Amino acid sequence: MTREAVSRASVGQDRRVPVVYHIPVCPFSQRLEILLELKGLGGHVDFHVVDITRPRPGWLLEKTHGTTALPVLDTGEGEVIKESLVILQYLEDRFPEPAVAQRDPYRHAVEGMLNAMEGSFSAQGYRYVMNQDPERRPELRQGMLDLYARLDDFLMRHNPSGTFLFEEFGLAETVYTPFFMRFWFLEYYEDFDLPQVDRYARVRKWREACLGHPAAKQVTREQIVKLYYDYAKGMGNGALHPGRTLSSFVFDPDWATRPWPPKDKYGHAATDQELGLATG
Ligand code: GAZ
Repeated sequence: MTREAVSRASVGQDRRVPVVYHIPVCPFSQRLEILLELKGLGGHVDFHVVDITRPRPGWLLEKTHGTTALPVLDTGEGEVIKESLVILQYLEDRFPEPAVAQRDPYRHAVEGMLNAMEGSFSAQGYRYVMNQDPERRPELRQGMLDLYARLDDFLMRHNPSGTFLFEEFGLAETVYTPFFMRFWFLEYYEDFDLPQVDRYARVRKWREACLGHPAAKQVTREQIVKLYYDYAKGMGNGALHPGRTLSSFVFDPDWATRPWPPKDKYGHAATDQELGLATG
């Protein structure tokens, strides 16, 4: 049976359609999209876009009991699940074939340990891109390298000669790949890349294979670099620099029509015009 046929058979009797409420291009939501892609289940879950530039609608706040972080998943029967890692495990349990997570308890624990290191890794990348003090650059770069070194050690311990953590792109890859993609902003705005030395060879091989995987094509480097310009100027989650009227995160004008932003994030702040955001 093909992967698609296995998926169809496993969801055949299940008429409830889960709904994910999400912010497009959010790394936490991309995890869910990757998992569904790996399972051939793209059409079995509805994605409902939430506009982060406006206050959350009342019906959504009712579902979440007042919290605003996304993604959240409604099982299709009004039950609500928050936290991307919990949602991933729920989807894995509800649609078990083909398996993405490890089934062997010890192997599942190993991917769990790697995933437990993701929070500090992604937080450091965002700290680094959002930093506005040139004096802090060496320290932030070193912090990033130290975290890559920890990932390298982990992969060397559990699968020294392989590419992924196990044989194939699995749960750990689903969790990390969206951040490897977001960190294209470090390459562009901080000239950060992993030095070509043995110390990072294993994690580099892993990262490259994750970035090249066909299930992880939801965003492109150009899109990330353009949308995250405001993050590089220290403005997170749609916040605006003085003098600007539109966030670099808007979807209209479309990123594809805009010029590449200035690379020098410590220089002047680009205007709406320079970023291709001015519409009038
Ligand atoms: N732990 C949650 C999960 O689902 O895994 C995190 C979800 C989350 O943070 N969602 C964000 C959100 O909905 C959007 S993505 N925010 C609006 C709100 O009202 O809470 C990541 C960072 C960061 C800044 C932003 C993001 C990000 O560091 O991608 O570090 C990893 C937000 C400054």
